[in-house]
Parts: sequence; structure tokens; C-alpha cells
Amino acid sequence: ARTPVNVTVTGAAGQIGYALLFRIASGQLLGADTPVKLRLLEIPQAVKAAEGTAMELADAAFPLLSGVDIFDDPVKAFEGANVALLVGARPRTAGMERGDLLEANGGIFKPQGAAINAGAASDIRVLVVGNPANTNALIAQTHAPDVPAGRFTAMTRLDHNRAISQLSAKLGVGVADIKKITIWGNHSATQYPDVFHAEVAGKPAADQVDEAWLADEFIPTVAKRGAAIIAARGASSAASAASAAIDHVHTWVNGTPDGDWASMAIPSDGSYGVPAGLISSFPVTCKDGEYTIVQGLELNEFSRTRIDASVAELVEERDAIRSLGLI
Ligand code: NAX
Repeated sequence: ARTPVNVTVTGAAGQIGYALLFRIASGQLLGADTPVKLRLLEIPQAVKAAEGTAMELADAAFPLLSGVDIFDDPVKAFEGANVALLVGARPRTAGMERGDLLEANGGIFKPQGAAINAGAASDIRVLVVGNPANTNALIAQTHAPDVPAGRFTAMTRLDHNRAISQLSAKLGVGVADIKKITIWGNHSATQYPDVFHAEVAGKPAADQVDEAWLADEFIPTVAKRGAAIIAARGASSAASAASAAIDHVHTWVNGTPDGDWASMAIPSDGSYGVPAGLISSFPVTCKDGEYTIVQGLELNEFSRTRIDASVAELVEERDAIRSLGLI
């Protein structure tokens, strides 16, 4: 039998964690031939709740789940981790300024980055889900100097999937007919969902929609979908976020299909004018466990302005965490 892959999940007792753990344990993260060992990290007050979830995981009798360990110490939780899903974060509460939010998250992602640096497996792959995801990923990455920077990624796959869903509903086609959607920039309201290189059943998507619909309907609907879910459900997106996290890691490890790509927030290498080192979303293809930015896409004025605006927000966030001494 294969050696189990160690998957560390932070915020394991939260609502995304609850949806995510069962998908991982059933084999959907890494594939049906890969056993997994879960390492759950929570704050001390939520360890009991995580134990409850672990009881339910046991009750599901998943053949691929070879164990569940629960920790309140990041150093222990990341020991030997091959995959780390950083879901737990400090949410913005009423009256909180951006600096307060970044500072509170620095207190979480700095020690987690250091713990990954100290004890994770050499093939560690990190996905940051907890918001502000791109900048939290940058904080963790900076504190893991011995890990290749590119192993730290942040999640824009939910935005990517939302964009596919909106376009498929508009055009009356199945989601599987839509390829090469891109999310650029930050996982925030400034993100830019780009259909100009997308294909619908093999034909250019841009020929089937007009710019007014893109600017006034599609982009705001995708970017504000999280708020719409809260308004409807009374709670933020959870199962869809978990599903996107599964997709992100599955794609990274197992590859993108021919003729398609995915969106991942990754450390920029300077492509498309995004300052090197910023963790920004790009179109990527994946093969043999590595991702590559799709090169050579022409960006029209409509796209360029929007990408630049989202990247400018990432630069501001980076400068803010720098002046707070978090990186
Ligand atoms: P919950 O509040 O339900 O759960 C968060 C959990 O994290 C809690 O159980 C808490 O105890 C735990 N936690 C807090 N600090 C921790 C620490 N230092 N170490 C370990 N665990 C810690 O939030 P949930 O709805 O699960 O959302 C989690 C995060 O995902 C939030 O930051 C949220 O904003 C973010 N999201 C990101 C998305 C994305 O596309 N990138 C979409 C969905 C979601 O909004």
C-alpha cells in the first residue's frame, strides 16, 4: 500500500473545514489511490469541536483515511505535512481598519509560515484560503525562506468556478463547455474575471457577450458573489469554497486537461507586468505537480485597466504588511 500523504488543515472546526475534511478523506483531494492522514490545527477553544468532527470522520469509515490527529500548536500540526490548507484566519469585524486586520492575520500566518519552514515535508504544497488570502500567503511565504516560494499559493479557484457558472447560465451551455476562464489579481472585490481568452464549445466566448454585460453584470456578479451568498444563506460560502480548495490542489497535483487552464494566485515572476514576488492570480497549466503561467496572452485595454487596479491593491497590501513589520 502507498504511504499516506499528510494533509494539514487549519481552521478545521470552521464551516469550510467541515465541508472540506470529508472531501479530502473520501479521496477527492489527491485521487482514489492515495491514502491520506489528516492533521487538524485549531485554536485551543475549538479543539473540542475539531474532535467532534474527527469522530464523524471515523464514523464515515473512509477506506483512504489512515488517521486524524488534532493540534493547537502549529509547529506540531505542520510536521511532515505534504499538503497544507490554511483555512483558519481572523475575519474582519465591525470597526476594524485594514491595518488591524492585517496585523491580526500576521499573528496567525507568520508563525504558520515559520512552522512550515521548520517541519513540513520537502514536497510541501500550501494553499491559503483564509482571507485576505493573497496577502496572508505572502506573509506565510516570507517566513518560510527554506521552502521554494512557489509552493505558497492562494485561492482564486472559487472565483474561477463562479465565473464559469455565470457564463454558462448566460449562454445556456453546460459548465464543461467553458474553457480558459481567467481570474487575475487579488481575491477581493477588485479581482478581474477575464473571458477574452475563454472558449465556449470551442468558439471565442467574447463573440457571444458584449462589453456592457461584462462590465455591468458579469464582473460585479462574480466579484460580489460572496456577499450575495451571505445575504441569502445568512452565512458565508462554505461548501463551494471547500470544493474550490479541492479543485485547486487536485489540479496542481494531477494537472490541467489539454485545452484548458485554471486560475491560481501564485508568486509573480513578473509576467504580465505584475511585480515579481506579489501573490497574484494568473492563468496556469499544471503538469507533473508543477504549475506554469500561461504566456503570450494579448490583453486589451478593458482587461489591462482592471488587472492593473487589482494588482495595485495587492501592492498596497504588501506595503502595509511591510510597514507593520509582518514581512
Ligand atoms: P469559520 O469562522 O467558520 O472558521 C474559521 C476557523 O478557523 C475557526 O474554527 C477558528 O477557530 C479557526 N482559527 C482561527 N484562528 C486560527 C489559528 N490561528 N489556527 C488555526 N485555526 C484557527 O470561517 P470559514 O467560513 O470556515 O472561513 C474560513 C476563511 O476562509 C475565512 O477567512 C474566509 O474569509 C475565507 N474564505 C475564502 C475564500 C476564498 O475564495 N479564498 C472563499 C470562502 C471564505 O470566505
